[in-house]
Amino acid sequence: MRYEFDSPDYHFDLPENGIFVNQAGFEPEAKKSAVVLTGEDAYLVNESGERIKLAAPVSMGHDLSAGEKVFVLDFTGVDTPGRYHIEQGGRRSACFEIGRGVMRAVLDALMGIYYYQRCGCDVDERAGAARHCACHMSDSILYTDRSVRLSITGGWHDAGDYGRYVTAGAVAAAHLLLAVKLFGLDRAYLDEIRYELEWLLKMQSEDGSAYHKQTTLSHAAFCKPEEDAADMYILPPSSWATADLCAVCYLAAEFYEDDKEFKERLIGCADRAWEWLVLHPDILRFKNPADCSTGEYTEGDDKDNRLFAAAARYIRTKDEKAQEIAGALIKETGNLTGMGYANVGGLAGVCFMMDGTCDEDILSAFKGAFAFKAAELMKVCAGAGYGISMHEYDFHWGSNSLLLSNACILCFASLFTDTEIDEGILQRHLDYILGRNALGISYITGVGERCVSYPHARMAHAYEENFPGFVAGGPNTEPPEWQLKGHFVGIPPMKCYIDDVRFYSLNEVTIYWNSPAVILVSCIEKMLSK
Ligand code: 9MR
Ligand code: ZN
Repeated sequence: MRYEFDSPDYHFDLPENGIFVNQAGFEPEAKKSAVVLTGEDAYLVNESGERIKLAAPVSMGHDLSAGEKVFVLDFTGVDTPGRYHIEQGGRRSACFEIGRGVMRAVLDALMGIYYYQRCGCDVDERAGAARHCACHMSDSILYTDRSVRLSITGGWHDAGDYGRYVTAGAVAAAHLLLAVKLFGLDRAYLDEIRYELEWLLKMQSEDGSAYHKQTTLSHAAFCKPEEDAADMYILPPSSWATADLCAVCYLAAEFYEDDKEFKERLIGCADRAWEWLVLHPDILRFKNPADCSTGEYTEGDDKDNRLFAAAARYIRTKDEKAQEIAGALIKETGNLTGMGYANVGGLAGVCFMMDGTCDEDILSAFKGAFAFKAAELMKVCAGAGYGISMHEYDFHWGSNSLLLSNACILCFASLFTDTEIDEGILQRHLDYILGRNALGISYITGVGERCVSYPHARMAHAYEENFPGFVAGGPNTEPPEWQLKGHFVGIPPMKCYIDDVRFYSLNEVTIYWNSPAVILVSCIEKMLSK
């Protein structure tokens, strides 16, 4: 959707109604609740205007992140399919659905974006307004030797920008594969995931390492992808990218049994990356060269990445040496439950736990870490008015992805450890993303009556259309944008957000923010269908 870049106005001017609820809605069996700001009587109203008086709102005290006193309205008992809204004190909430298939619709929206994000092929009418011609088709320049041209096309655009980054892409693909394997995400999506894997395979250099990223030197203007004509570069390799590529290729191999040739290519790529990792035990960092300003995707050490690679290799090949290396790396990896591009230790854990054949000490290290982290997160939930796992100091760039990563940890803990995770907790994390938050906004574009409408996404802007299904970054207490300097002083963390295309640290979208949401929604769907 068009937005005037020099306008001082913000688009987030939706009327406050003080009733915050998941605007997509609920499966009939789900735990259902909304957050309200007063203890007044409240009603659930269906489409024919019938009013059901709800049990009195329960005071949850002052929520530190929201900066206000909150009450919870529970309506779990209502399971009659239909469209509803809530009324309290003459104010009415956004509408939402109760019915079978609500989770499936959210999943389809979340998965749909990967097709829109495709680079290097014609994206047809299945993408609706997001259809576009093949983009970024020219050969790329090897940054370290500009006389070399490489023909590397394909993959998903990373985010609101048109770059493609190996660690981000590998992690997103890994999340989606895990959702297929563990939570029953439709196998039909394997074709879409393959589109990214095919590009990842091309990002392996001759010596087995993986180039860190493929981008122009600076971000494109807000143009259509096929109009971005600047030279594309292949930037130098990193051990982060090599290890993540290695891991996702080993992980992916089992999903493509039907296509032996592709499976062999995945394993071949993973083997070569693994050999490179073994021969190069020291970290190979990536840093943006002075003339490149696209996403850097820098990380701390590379122990967690190597651990992920070792875990994926072990479960694929049962290589004892890989298991030994993993055993040593566990002791050096601080975070054994990390789910994101900068911390993939938890993905190593998921590999070992789902396989279950490794040494007991490795298994118990991961199970212990997941159980411990889950207990910690549930404690945070218990202390928060909104019942979610975010501290008031947790709202940084991509805060929605931290919340979703926490939820994924809870999903995996419930699957692989003895920890009892109340489905209500998982549901509340999803509810937050879909509107049960202090701004009453659904952070998924196109989903819900009051949803993000001005994402920082070049494509959406250039097409003057908002594409559904993208998870936006969410509140950030310290946005770096110059227009926002001092803007959020004194504003509660959960409200440090503006739905505005200019603000990349609040409103960008990425392939690896949708993917943990896919894990969460498919996990909830699976739990409820039992
Ligand atoms: O998701 C990344 C976030 O964790 C970082 O704080 C931020 C600043 O380094 O970068 C984010 O990643 C951006 C990437 O660099 C370029 N594509 C868009 C990504 C989302 O904003
Ligand atoms: Zn492209």
